[in-house]
Amino acid sequence: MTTTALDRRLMAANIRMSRRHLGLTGTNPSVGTLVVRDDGDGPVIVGSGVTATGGRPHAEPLALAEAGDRARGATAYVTLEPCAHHGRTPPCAEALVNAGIARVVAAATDPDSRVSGRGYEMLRAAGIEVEQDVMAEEAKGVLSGYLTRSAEKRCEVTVKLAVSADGMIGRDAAGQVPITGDAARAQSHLLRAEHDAILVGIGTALADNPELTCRLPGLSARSPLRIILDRTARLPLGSRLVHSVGDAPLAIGTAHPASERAQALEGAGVRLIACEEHEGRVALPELLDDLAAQGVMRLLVEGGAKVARSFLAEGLADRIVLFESDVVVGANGIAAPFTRATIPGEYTASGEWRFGADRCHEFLRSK
Ligand code: AOF
Ligand code: ZN
Repeated sequence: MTTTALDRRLMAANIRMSRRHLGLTGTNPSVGTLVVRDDGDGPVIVGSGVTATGGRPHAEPLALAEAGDRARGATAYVTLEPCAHHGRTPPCAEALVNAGIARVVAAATDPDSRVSGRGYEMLRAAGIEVEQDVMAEEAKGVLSGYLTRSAEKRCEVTVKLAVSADGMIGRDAAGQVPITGDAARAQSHLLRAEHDAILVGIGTALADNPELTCRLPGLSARSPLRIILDRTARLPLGSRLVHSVGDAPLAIGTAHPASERAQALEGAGVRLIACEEHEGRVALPELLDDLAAQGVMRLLVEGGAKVARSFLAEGLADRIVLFESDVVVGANGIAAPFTRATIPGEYTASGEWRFGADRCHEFLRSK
């Protein structure tokens, strides 16, 4: 049997559902599973699951537990190949077999060397019909952080920028200048919630005194790790960032972790990430590798202009989220490192925008 339009609709729903725990699953990807059966009256979803917060249980046992006996003879839709290894939980492929699942429709193959095709083999060996690579590209939209960390041993980077109508991101020495409004604010807090870590430069931290927490109603417990690029450990102990260290973890990437100031910050609960230095700045590629080794899959870069420019110039940005507003900043504006017109990239022969290899951007127009 091949896949049907219904398979694709159910997989699309499953992929959307799997977004729910982005940023919450620790070092594990956020995976979705639907268990669907048709007893003649049309398809019914009898079980659903998303990788639990913290990363375990995996999605499959949660969906199977909900389905109970109704899993027997049913089809399971999974956004990632079911695991084949005895980790902290038994293999999900085995759980699907034991539950009597008849057919598995899977999107992306798991690059984890303990799985990588073995999950499918276990299912097929037990007589389960397996359809793989179904909407794999769409599933990668949710799994891309995990896949980047697996393939390149670095975290995936989203650069977020709000640009005024005259191409500015703020005004010199004016602190936070409102460029976008409530809709964009909500959207960017949601963006924070879906990332494992957020990063800004010390310049932004000093100029704006931001908190960088996720303050959406109901989602405030989802504040990711806040990282400040702070080569010489200048972050003030009295900043909002340090004051809110009880609400969300805070780290500085510094080349001087043994300095008195860095030690004082550590005493206040700030994590120190020892960084290499490159031309008077924190070396970014090494930092991204280091963060990936610590389990960070998705990093959101929120500013300022110099930091965003560095990530782009070094080819370290995977995705750009650009908020475009109608506000005019006018005199003393700080020019955006890029605008829609100047985003580096190229149109391919098919007319598709390519931002480096396999990279993408999103434009959000917002007041
Ligand atoms: C699945 N379903 O929902 C997820 C999977 O440390 P462990 O034992 O939890 O294993 C982590 C690995 O499990 C991770 O690297 C990835 O290969 C897989 N994640 N697999 O079957 C899931 N989240
Ligand atoms: Zn599993």
